[in-house]
Amino acid sequence: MSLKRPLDSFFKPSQAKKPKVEVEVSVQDASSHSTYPFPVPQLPPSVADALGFAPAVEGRAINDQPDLDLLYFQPYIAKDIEKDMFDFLRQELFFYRVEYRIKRGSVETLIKTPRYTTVFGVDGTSRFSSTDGSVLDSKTNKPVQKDRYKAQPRPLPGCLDALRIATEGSTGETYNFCLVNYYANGSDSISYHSDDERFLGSNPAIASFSLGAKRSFLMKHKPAPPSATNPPEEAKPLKLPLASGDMILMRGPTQSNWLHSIPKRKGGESEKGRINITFRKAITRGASDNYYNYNVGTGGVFRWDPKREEMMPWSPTAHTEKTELA
Ligand SMILES: O=C(O)CCC(=O)C(=O)O
Repeated sequence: MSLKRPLDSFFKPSQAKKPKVEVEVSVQDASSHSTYPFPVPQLPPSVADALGFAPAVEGRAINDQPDLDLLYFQPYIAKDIEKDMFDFLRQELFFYRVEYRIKRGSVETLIKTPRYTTVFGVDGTSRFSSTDGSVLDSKTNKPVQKDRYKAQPRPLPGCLDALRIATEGSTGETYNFCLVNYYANGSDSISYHSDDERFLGSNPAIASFSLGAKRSFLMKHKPAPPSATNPPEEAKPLKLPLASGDMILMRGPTQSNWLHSIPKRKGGESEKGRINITFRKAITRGASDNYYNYNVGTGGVFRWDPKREEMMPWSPTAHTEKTELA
């Protein structure tokens, strides 16, 4: 944050000028983009500075099972900043509660995603202009055609980009997508799946952060296809108690062979809410359409309401009225 003030301003009576400077600082420092419902401030300086020293501890390899290659940081984000980082991201990010329809045979089903989601980034065929955030073709550096993507890709706000940079440094991987989940309580969940889409390439590295409530992360080996002549050797399911600040790096053959989930749970810490952040590297265009479809969708925006202590539908008008009343 830039707090530069002329020396003489420290000696002048603090009248009308002070608030003006503060407003300028916050507007200037926040990340804005035409696709953002509202600007996203930078991380508080204490959190941003501490990220420079992450990971808090070395990662522990978990690779004693067939096709499994994990690096488990307990924690990655130091204990003295994880709570501030959780509170900040829950308060400052915009979220969605995506619903979509799938067709199985002739039957159409409405799927209600059981958690809040949001996503930033663009696949490797494009990049964001560093001057105005517009989407450029990676090869030609020219603006991409309007119909290249079904939804306009969004650059990572500075607060998540700071974590991406730290993560790239400590994992030796690069990432161009950031998906964020918010599990409001124990009824929110993600069912067994693997992030094995072709648009991530073979053996993708996915760095997955936990902030807030402790939740169990379950993993199990994919079943052998019925045609397999050599079924894989016995693999035991895994249960990792992901706590605030932890990071699990999933890499190598993990996604093509293992499934993972955050099951619903009763009681415990889950009612306090949990944020999950994953960094991934997507290679082809299909990733951008897929991620924006399932993590932003076509519904309304939600934002954390600190008075009600829950996610509430957000609209520009309601926001303006609230600001005027304050
Ligand atoms: O919340 C988590 O820890 C897992 C999230 C996840 O599996 C996903 O976003 O694909």
